[in-house]
Amino acid sequence: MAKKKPTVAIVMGSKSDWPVLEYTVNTLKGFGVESTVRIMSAHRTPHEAAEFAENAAKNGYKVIIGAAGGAAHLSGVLAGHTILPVIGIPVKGWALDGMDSLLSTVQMPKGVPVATVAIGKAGAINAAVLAVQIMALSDPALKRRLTAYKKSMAAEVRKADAELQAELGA
Ligand code: RP5
Repeated sequence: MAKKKPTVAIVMGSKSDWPVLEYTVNTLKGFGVESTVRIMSAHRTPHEAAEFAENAAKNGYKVIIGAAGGAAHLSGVLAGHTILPVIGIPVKGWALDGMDSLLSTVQMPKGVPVATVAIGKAGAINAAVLAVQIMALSDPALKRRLTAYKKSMAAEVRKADAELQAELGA
């Protein structure tokens, strides 16, 4: 069977971001969503990053996820070159524990939003879930998968609570 065309583009600033971005790719896969993963930098390859974002909609992508650490301008640059929704993952940098990445991803000027998620692993997973939520607005199969995902998270919490109550003899 032919592979499905990727609908989510993931752009990270460096190969060093990959351990975090793997969570995004795998979470998307769990929903049956194919993604393209590219390394492009707002500072080291600015022209490629801009060109990629400019052509993303034409190339069939519905959502772009950007991820970078430190002076994390990548998601903002992508957002400046497309009308697709852009989700930004602040990757923990090397000096300020991710606060630098968070602020440089989230503090966009008016008119150019980047939907910024949490720093690191939780954000990487949430970026995928948010991308699925956006696409589920026009995709009933994805909507069903999202509902099942939420139900299974709730079931896990109830199970953990029941186990704790048993352990405590409550
Ligand atoms: C950012 O600088 C990258 O996204 C990465 O998080 C950080 C460090 O990059 P490397 O020096 O490891 O390539 O642009």
